[in-house]
Amino acid sequence: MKFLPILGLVASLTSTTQAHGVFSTLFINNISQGDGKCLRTSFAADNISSPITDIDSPEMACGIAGQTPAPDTCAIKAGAKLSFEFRLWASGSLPETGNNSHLGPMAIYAKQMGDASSVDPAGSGWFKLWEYGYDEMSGTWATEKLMANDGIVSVQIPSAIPTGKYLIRPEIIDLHNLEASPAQFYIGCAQVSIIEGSSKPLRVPTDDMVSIPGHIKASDPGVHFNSHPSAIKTFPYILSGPRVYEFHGAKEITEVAFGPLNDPSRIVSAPALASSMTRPIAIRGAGRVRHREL
Ligand SMILES: [Cu+2]
Repeated sequence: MKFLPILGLVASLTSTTQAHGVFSTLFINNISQGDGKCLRTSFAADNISSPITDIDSPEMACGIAGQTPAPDTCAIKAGAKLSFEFRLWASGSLPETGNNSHLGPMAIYAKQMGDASSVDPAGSGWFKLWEYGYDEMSGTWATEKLMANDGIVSVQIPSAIPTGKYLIRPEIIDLHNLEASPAQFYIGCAQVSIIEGSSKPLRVPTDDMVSIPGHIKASDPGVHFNSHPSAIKTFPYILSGPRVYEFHGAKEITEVAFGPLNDPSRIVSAPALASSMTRPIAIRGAGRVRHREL
């Protein structure tokens, strides 16, 4: 009998502290804002690194703590480079940057908001800034590139994005455990206030604007592609959700996403406007080819 409480404790530890991954830290132009700063996360909740598997849950929008506004909203200039650090545990008390068994695509979404204290992250208004699936050339998933880059993924905020406040939402979809679980989503939201952007109102075509939850259906092939190393796969992997919305004058930067922090050659300065209107086709991410919107 003496051992029972101890056994119970061990059982509860293993069930509540199993770590998968969590968005812990926002970087602006390669500078860390501090763990949790401007993020809708909680370093106290012990389930914060757990995946979301209910594709219709409001938690799909900004994660387990996503309905609670962060006290701070980080100011950035349009055109800034934003980087998102994922860790195995939010505290960083384990050295791993994430779960190496996770294999799947990634995306980054944005939603304009009036104010962080009143916005409901769940619902309409989301558009996609970036996506990456599976690179057939190198045989690597987005998550593998993330792990190889110390858990850091980056995006350049378009210089033509309208000035205003936004939620920015990185998304990992882990597909390696489909035998036992639906697709596992790891998401979080940063609150940013974009300055020196376009003074025009945000106008994203309806086709490119989605609701979250709802942006990916449970029946979508993109969440039924078993990425486990032993699974039989038929490529290409087709990404889920809307296509990437590109703002007019967007500058194509392909190396930013999984480039290292503090690489002087990749520090983002004032972005140039696209000089040519003749680029017919661009490959965005992997697994999807489409026309560039100009
Ligand atoms: Cu996991």
